[in-house]
Parts: sequence; structure tokens; C-alpha cells
Amino acid sequence: MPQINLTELAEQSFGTSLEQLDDRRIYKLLVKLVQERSATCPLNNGKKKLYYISAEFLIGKLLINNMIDLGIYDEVKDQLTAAGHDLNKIEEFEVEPSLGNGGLGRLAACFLDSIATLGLTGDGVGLNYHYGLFRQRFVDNQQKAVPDEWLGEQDILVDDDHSYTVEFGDFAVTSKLVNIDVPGYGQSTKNRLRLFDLASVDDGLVPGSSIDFDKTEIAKNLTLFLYPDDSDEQGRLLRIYQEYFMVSNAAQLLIDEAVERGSNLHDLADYAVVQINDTHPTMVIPELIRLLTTEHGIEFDEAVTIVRSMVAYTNHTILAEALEKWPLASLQKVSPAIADIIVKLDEIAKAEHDDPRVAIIDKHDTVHMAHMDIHFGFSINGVAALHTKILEDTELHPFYEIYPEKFSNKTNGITFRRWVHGANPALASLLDDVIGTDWRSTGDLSKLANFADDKDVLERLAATKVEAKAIMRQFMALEQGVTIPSNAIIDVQVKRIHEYKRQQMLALYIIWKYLDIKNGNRPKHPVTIIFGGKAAPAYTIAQDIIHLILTLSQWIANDPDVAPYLQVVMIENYNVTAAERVIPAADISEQISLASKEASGTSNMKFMLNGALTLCTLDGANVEIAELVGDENIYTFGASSKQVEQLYADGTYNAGALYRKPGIKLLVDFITNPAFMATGNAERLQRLHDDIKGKDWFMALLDIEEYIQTKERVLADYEDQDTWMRKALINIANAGTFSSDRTISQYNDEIWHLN
Ligand code: C3B
Repeated sequence: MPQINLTELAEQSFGTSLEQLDDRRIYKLLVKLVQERSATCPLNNGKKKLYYISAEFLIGKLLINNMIDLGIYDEVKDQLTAAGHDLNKIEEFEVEPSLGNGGLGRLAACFLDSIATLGLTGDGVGLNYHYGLFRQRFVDNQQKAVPDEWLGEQDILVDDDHSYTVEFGDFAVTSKLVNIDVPGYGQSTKNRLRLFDLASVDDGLVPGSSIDFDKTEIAKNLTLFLYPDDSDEQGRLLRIYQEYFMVSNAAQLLIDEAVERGSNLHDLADYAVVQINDTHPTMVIPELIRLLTTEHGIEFDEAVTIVRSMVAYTNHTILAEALEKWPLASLQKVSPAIADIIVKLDEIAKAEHDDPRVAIIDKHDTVHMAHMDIHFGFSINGVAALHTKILEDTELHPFYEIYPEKFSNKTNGITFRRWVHGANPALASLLDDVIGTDWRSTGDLSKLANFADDKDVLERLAATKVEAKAIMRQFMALEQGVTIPSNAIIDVQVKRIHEYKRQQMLALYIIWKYLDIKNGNRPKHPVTIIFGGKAAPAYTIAQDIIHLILTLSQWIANDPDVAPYLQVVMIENYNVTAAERVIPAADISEQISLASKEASGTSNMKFMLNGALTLCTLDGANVEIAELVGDENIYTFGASSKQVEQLYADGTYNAGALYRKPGIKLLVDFITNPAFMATGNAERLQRLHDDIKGKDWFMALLDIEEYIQTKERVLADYEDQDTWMRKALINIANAGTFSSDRTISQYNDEIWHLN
């Protein structure tokens, strides 16, 4: 690759010196540079190709990431710095794509990066949502969801001339395809993210400020939003239409490309493997069978055999709400042909296994999508050791008895290119200095452990935290006008808002801490508790939790006795960009889900990698983090997943009894104390209060006391900075396991078998 000379490029493109160029034009210059470099990379072109189909790809901004992967980042950064420019400011001109929601989508994005980095032939396939999930605004301390208009200004989509017809029950639509290049780190080749769109889409269906739209106009609305509201029948149907549209396009593309590479379709499994990311893409199974039989003349039985050897499924949750079940009648409406094939697959499964627990179609004519994946895929994996064990022993046990060989664990991972190299340059260069640069491609950070008692290294590590905090504080000041004290302990919980993740438990801790400070117990360092996350618009209690957090934030900020010591901040419209600013700055990583409910978590890995200490229940991948770093370098608390499962099984959990303990009642009742309620929305606060007191389905009150004690221990430990930084260093040194390169190698060696 030719060397970069930004000075020359500035002169050529704009006739001015690099020093004189404004940030917007530098941004344009860099976009063009990356596009040109990326365009010259040939596609990976192995015989067998992976199709990673996912409803979400939470890819984040791409400019810096792509410069890293193309190997020009350091050079560009140095030249810009020398000319007096700041890459962070330049990046502000990039719009973050809105193609994902949470961990599932971010995982898919990390995986694409690692697949390309390992030189494997594999594309992501999804949809091009014009207004994304939604953009989160805070109005009157409540979440307001507005359309996220990211498409207008993006520079990353490249048109592709593939276009397909997708036939629904009573009409057909035409697709168009756009691609996003995915270069691999240290590779001269690339893969792509393929995003299907609707040729007849009509953006005008969405009125500027609201995410409501006519859900019946399928031929116009199919690719407007990710996860459109499914609280009514029309919304549920729309989701099925979207899913079928996504997989029909994916299957047609896969077959076309396999034929191009020489497949006669009887040998399709030698040319393609499909990873089904959660149940949303499940209909790819009947769709591939349909295409092979009706369009390509293959017998039904053979088509089933082919598909059975090329489709694998990842389960990302045990929450019933996310394990999709659709009424057969709805599937019939969307695609009678697909519904017919599902009925046949159900008959085959029933003939093979006469057990209603594993039926695809149950006695209410409901189709269990995950069941289809397991019977007709060759692999099913969970995303952390504990999660996979729960699938095998409990949630999917009847399937495990039938197909033990199909089950495996693939603990999630994160790409270090984005989450250290890009997000935390100070830490990246410290690592380079101390252990050499190999970690960037191997993910091996273990040598850092040799420096656990090296005072100089520990001091430099502490300095990287100070630097990351300064960047985060600047970001929060700019974006939200919040001033965060430079000496504050940064305590962070960022993730989708959900009762099982228990943001409400952290809110109860905040109330406890507030009262404690009111009682005169002033912390040595101020504590800033940062939340970030969106709540599904139809999920009322999650909205109520956001409201409680925002109301507490305001209440505390207005109390001069407490404000100097405690601050609550909620990031508006939390996304990948915000994550890149806040995670490197964190001292404490909050991973406090009810044990057994968080399949894995991936922010836990990002925090650990960036030197935050984890405060957690033994849930998801926290269990593996705890094993790696040892008890003295992590803070665990709370009921175990076994205890929790038992409580659910016995039906003996009694929120009311716990609520009546005086110490707990004080905290819960704070939510409805009249003065506090008067500053917020009484209906929301009352409903949340009543829910915690009377139901508390995710058992915040079970763990709250131990949580408070543990957190106080964490805060006290922070005061001994030498020991704290040593713990941070041990965490970083052990984070290598969670490189998504490791995860993807395992997927490839054990499931995909790409060469
Ligand atoms: C998430 C889970 O909640 C996380 O525990 C897990 O780390 C990630 O997936 C990735 O495996 N998840 C999600 O974001 N959306 C879903 N619908 C289901 C799971």
C-alpha cells in the first residue's frame, strides 16, 4: 500500500494546506481515502461461505475502525496531530448507523470484524432500516422515541445490483441491496455486510417526530424500522413480513452466489453455511427448502437433508419473550408456501420424536421457531458457559436429550480493534510499550500480568484512566451539558433497559446512598453513576425505570447537601459512540442482572478490557470473568442461578415480605414520597413502586442488601489506589479470552469449517 500524505491530499482535493482545512473537509477527505483503500481490497473468496443472518448489526461509526483495519490509523492520526487537528472532533461529522438495538447486534458487528480479520469468507446479511430502532430523547424526564434519520448523511453504503422478488400471500415486493465493506485487520481482503431494502419503501409514511406509522402498508413500510411495535396484531404481522423478507433475500443471494462459485445445489452445503442469530432468521430454513424444490427441481427429502447440514442456530436468551412463537395462521397469511413447509417439517419432527415438548407446532397451532432451528439445524450454541449449561439442563433439556451432539458453548467476545485500539488510544499505546504490539492481532494480553507489581506501569495505567475520563467528561459536557467532576469515581451501567438487568436495583442503591449522605456520611471521592440505554417503546415498566433514574438525577442535583458527593447521569440516546467514550472512563462496571437471566453480556468484557473492576452477580460471562481474575480482583454478590431457578420453580419468591423489612421499605417508599413524586410523573412512579413491592419478578429486593454492602466495599477499596490499579491491571491481563477473534476461531473450527 502506498504511504499516506494528507498534506498532499489536502492540496489536491481542496487546494489548501492541511493546517488550514476545517474538520468537516478533513472528514470528507478521510472518508474518500478509506473508500479508495477499501475498494482495492478483493473479497475473500473461499469455496465455502458463511452467511451470518441477523435482524441487527450495531456497527457503530466506521471511519476510525476502518482506518485501523486498513492499517492506516496511526499514520493518519500522527499527521493530523502534527497539523493541529483532533481525530475525535473530526469523527463527530460521521453519523452512527442505526441498525441495531443491544448486545445481540453489537456482537454481530464484532463478529464481522473478526471474521474478516481471520481472513474467513463470510458476510453479514440483514435489513437496511431507514429510521433504525429509534432515537431516544428525554422530555420531562421521560423517554421519547423519535425516528433516527441516519440514512440521509451516511457515506458508507455501496449499491449492489442484486435484486429479488419476494412473494407474500397476496402480493409481491422487489428488493434492492446495499453493502458495507468490512475490511479485516492485517488482511488485504475484505467481506461485506449485505443489507436488503425494499425498492418501494416510502419514507413519507413516517411523520417527522413520531415513530407511529401505518403498519398495514407492507409494500411501503417493511424496512422503515427495526423492531416496530409488536404490541398489536398488525405489528406482529409486520415483524413476520420483515423476517420473511430478510431471509428470502438472504436465501436467494446465497443460492446465486453458490451457483456462481460452482455449486450444483445438491452439494450446496459444501458452498454455504448459515448462522441464525437468535430466532428472527429462522424462516431461512423453510425458504431454502422452498427455493431448492420449487425453483431448482430438487426433491423435498433431499432439500431437507441439504438444509439440515448447512444451518446452525445461536440462542441468545432464555427469556420467553425473545423466543419467538408465531401463530401458524399469521405465517400462512405472510407466506402460505412457507407455512406449508413448516407443517411438513413439523410432521417429520413429530415422526422422529413423539414428544409434545419438542413439537414445532403445538396443540394451539403456535409455531415455536427455536424448535425448528434445533430440529433442522446441525448446531445450537449458547453464548456463555453458564447460559449453555442452563439450555442443556433446563430450558432446552428435552432437545439436549435427543441431540446432545448438536449443543455447544461459544462464549461471546469483543473486537479489541474497536474497544481498545480505537476507543482507548492511551491504553493501547501503554500496552504497546509494555508488552509489544502483538496483542492487537493475537488478543494475548497475559504478559501484562508480569507487571502487576511494577509501580511505574501501575502509575501509567492510572494516567490512561485520567485521560479516558477527560475525554468522557468532554463528551458529556458537549452532548448533554453535564459537568462531571474530574476526581469522581465513575460507576457505569450501560445496556438496554430491562427489569432482568435490574437498573431499578441500582436506582434503589442511589436512594440508599442519597439518604446515607443526608445523614452526614460523606464519601471521600464524589461518585458519578452513569446509566445509558433505550427501553422498548411498548415496555411500560422499563420506561418507568428510566423516569425514576432521570427524576433521581434531577432531585440529587438540586440538593446542595448531596450534589457535591453524588451525581446521577443518564446518557441520552446511548449508542456505540457513547459506549466508546464512557467505557474506557469507567472505574466500576455494573453487571447486576438476576442470576440465570443474562445470557452472556458483552459490556462486562469491554469494561474489564479497559481496566474497570466488575461488580456483579454470578450470571452470564461474569462467571468466566470471575474464574479468570480470581476472587480478590472482582466483586460478586447475590443469589446464585441455582437458587433463583429454585425460587421460580417453587413459586416461593415473596417480594412483599422483603419489602416489609424496614431498611428496604425505606428505599422503595422513597419512590412515592410526596415531595419526590411531585417532581416527577406520579403515575409512572406509583406503578413502578407497586410493581417492585408487589411482584418484583426479577427479584431486585432479594439481592439489594448484599448489593449495597458490596458496593460500599468497592467504594472503600477505591481509596487504596495502588491496590485498585493492581486489580485493574490483572483484569486487563486476563481479558484476552474475550477477544472475538477467539470466539470466531471456535465457531469456525467447531461449526462452520470454512477453509
Ligand atoms: C443479548 C443478551 O441479552 C446478552 O446477554 C448477550 O451478551 C447478547 O445478546 C449477545 O449474545 N440479547 C439481545 O441483545 N437481544 C436479544 N433479543 C436477545 C439477547
